[in-house]
Amino acid sequence: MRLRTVPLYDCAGKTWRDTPNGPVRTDVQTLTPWLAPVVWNGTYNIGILNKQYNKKTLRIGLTTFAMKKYIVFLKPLIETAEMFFMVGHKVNYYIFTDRINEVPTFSFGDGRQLMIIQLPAYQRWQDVSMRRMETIQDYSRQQFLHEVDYLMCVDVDMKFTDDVGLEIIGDLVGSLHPGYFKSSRDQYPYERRALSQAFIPNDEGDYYYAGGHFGGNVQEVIKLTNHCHHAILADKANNIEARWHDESYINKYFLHHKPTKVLSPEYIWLYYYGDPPIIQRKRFVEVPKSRILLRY
Ligand code: 5GW
Ligand code: MN
Repeated sequence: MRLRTVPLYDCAGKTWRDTPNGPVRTDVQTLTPWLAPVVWNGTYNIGILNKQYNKKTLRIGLTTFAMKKYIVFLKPLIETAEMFFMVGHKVNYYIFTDRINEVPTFSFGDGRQLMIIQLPAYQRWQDVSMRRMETIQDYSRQQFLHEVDYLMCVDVDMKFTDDVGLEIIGDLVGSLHPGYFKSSRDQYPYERRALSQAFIPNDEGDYYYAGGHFGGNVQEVIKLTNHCHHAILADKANNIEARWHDESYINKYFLHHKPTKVLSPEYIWLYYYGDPPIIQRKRFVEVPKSRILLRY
């Protein structure tokens, strides 16, 4: 009897139903050199993933910060998350804000809820961004560790426009920054000052990861955020702040602690970079904001 061979490289663009062994993407890198999957549309079967996990026991947390004027971004984020994020699964939204009275009311699917955590307002916007590391590691230890299995930590100035499901679950998850997934190493905007804790030399670095979407199991998120928090403090003591704030420290962390799963820029798209067909599904996209209005 002849073995049936599956023309793996002919099936890009088709669905899993057409090809039992699945379509593969040949136009993008789907595996890192350390054999972690890079999640692109067409590389996974959500039906298989949903069957594999036990929906009743899996709990997913989504953290975001809506400080000061950024509270206006909360409504579109949560409303679209109810439409697209982990639909059918248990989700806890953890909202850090200094404006608890301005948190809108939402209606949630079964097993989904929102928890508000009040924070003091920091003066400098760089601190608002960087303090996220300290806050996430703190509340992860105290609370999230006991309430959810996985945490995804996202910017608030975003909305979901397509499905985001179990394909993003992994022990340590980073996302490719939409501006640099086609760039070479020398173009990555890493921190290049050797004095900084976030320093990456020219001949090192795998990818440029986005600061606005990372996660993993809660223990790994604690390790990442704790590490970044202490690196930020060490730099502060030397009067240094890395080039892209928390994003620079995340990039340094991922250099030495490789993500077990890497999300393609489908999972943090910025239309500033256009609408290229290689990004087949823009799932989680930045909401345009007026820098002038918000920052100054
Ligand atoms: C305000 C002015 C400048 C920079 C950041 C802020 C700010 C950020 C804020 O006032 N309130 C706030 O909650 N943030 C949080 O930090 C949001 O979760 C926001 O998504 C995240 C990162 O700041 P972004 O989104 O302005 O940064 P980029 O690099 O995505 O533009
Ligand atoms: Mn943002």
